[in-house]
Amino acid sequence: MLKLYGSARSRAAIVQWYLEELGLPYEIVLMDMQAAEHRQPSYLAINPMGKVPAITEGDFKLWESGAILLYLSEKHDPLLATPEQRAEAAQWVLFANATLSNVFVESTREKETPRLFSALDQIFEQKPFLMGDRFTVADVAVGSTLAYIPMMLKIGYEGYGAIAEYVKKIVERPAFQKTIGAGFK
Ligand SMILES: N[C@@H](CCC(=O)N[C@@H](CS)C(=O)NCC(=O)O)C(=O)O
Repeated sequence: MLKLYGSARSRAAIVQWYLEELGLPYEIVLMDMQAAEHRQPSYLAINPMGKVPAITEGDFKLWESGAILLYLSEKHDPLLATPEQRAEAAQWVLFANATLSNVFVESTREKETPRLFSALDQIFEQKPFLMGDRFTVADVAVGSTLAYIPMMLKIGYEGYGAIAEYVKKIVERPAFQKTIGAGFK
C-alpha cells in the first residue's frame, strides 16, 4: 500500500487531500519533526533532503509534493489523457509551487500578489476549475495554496470575488475538510 510520510502542519496534507479525492487507500506515517525524525537515516533513505512529504509504494520512493501530485494524477486520472492535458496540469502544479508560493515570501509579496491574484481572478470568472468544468490535480495544487494564504498570512480576497468564490467551493469539499481542514493525522 502507498505510504505517505508527513507531519502536522506540513505540505503532506496537500498530498493527502488528493489521495482522498482519488479515493485511494494509503497509510500515513506521522513523523515527529520536534524529535527530528525526518533527519534520521531511515527517513533520509527515502528523502535525502530530509523534508516531507514523501511517498513510498513498494520499492518506489518519491518526494516533493508537486512531483507526488503529478505522479498520482498520471496514474489515477485517466481523463488527463493527452500530453497537452498532462502538460497543462504540470503547468498549474509548478505555478502553485514555484510562482504563487512567492506570496509567502515577504520580499516578493507586495509586488507579486496583485498581479497573480488579478490574473487568477479573471480565470475563475470564466471557468469553475482551472482546467475547465472538472476538478483536477491543478485545483489541488493551486487551490491548497490559495486556501493556505488566508490561513497563514491573514490576507483575504477582498476585491477578488472570483478567487473568494473558488476558495469557498474548494474548502467545502469533503476530502479537503477531512485532510487540510482537519490537520494531517
Ligand atoms: N517544495 C517542497 C517543500 C518541502 C518542505 O519544505 N517541507 C517542510 C514541511 S512543509 C519540511 O519538511 N520542513 C522540515 C525541514 O526543513 O527540516 C514540497 O513541496 O514538498
